[in-house]
Amino acid sequence: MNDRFTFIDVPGSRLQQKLCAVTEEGLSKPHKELPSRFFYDAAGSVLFEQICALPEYYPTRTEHAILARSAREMIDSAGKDLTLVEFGSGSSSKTRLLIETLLERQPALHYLPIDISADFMRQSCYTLLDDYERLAVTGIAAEYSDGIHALPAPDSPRLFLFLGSNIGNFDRDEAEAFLRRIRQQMQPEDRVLIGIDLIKERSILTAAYNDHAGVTAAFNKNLLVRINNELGGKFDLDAFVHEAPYIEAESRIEMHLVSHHKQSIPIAYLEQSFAFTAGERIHTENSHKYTLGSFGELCAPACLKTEAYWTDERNWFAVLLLKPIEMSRNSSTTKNPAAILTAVIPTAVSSDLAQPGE
Ligand code: AVJ
Repeated sequence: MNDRFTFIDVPGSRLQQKLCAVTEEGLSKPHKELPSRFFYDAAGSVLFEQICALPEYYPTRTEHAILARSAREMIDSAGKDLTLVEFGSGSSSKTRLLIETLLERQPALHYLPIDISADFMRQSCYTLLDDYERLAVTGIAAEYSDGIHALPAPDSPRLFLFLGSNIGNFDRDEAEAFLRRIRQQMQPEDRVLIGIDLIKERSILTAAYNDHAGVTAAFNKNLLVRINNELGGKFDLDAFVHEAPYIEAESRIEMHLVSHHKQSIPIAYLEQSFAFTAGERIHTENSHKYTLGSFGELCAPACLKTEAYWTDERNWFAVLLLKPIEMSRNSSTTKNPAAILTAVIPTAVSSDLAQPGE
């Protein structure tokens, strides 16, 4: 169709087949849970786009403003003649800012998004190819960790993008393992550009996940909609309540669906029913918040260090450029994670960023 487009479908890495298994497993646990990566079917992806535009949901516009201000500086710090690899699909204007900046600096660009929503990704790839003549795209339909291994051999330095504080969905161990997996694929001249949501006043955090319009609640309940549609579930959406508290001890927002009353939910394809007591919850998502220091502690064991970072004037969000350090067992930063902070070049931006609610 388009000689600038290549599609790689990683076998066994498509989620559809697995909703069945995770639902059965997650709803059978004493503390019921469903994994957040199942939010993103076509409807869920649309709901997430709506969340990004909510007045309360500051991360997207704050990160966008940081990138808009500093994309040139970021790209110049990242290296020359770069290939762009992105975890998550690049339909967003944030990726476009970086693509445009790269195309100002080099004659052509190879962009490789890795995403589990194959159709959504394919669509955004086509749109990007229409918009940028000097762009070639290799779309990789896979979960992130499978996608890393499906990457073609590099022919130029790579910039790995992981924006939107998506890493926040991982627990500490998973985040560290993920960073380690990227690091293992990195050449010395490769870099990671990663967005992280910073710890801030509780009321700002909780408002972002408990919006007035109820879009986040609908996004959360989309898991139940999927189980109803795809597995013949009988969830009554009005019998579950969206809750998203900030758990300070874990530095994270947790999303839950709380059963309004005692009920039993049959799921036809699983040939069983799941009992809920009044107030019983399904834990659906963690969204971790960091300080530059706590995030550095995740990076150090993965042998990545902060080379530069950019933030907004309120320090609500940060974009970090990570470089690989020697993978030696005696590395001083693995012993002393705090040491990485001495290597940070402070480049905080300081003027008028868009404010939430405006
Ligand atoms: C896409 C994982 C960054 O945690 O803020 C938004 C997902 N969940 N509102 C986040 C989400 C509820 C989002 N991430």
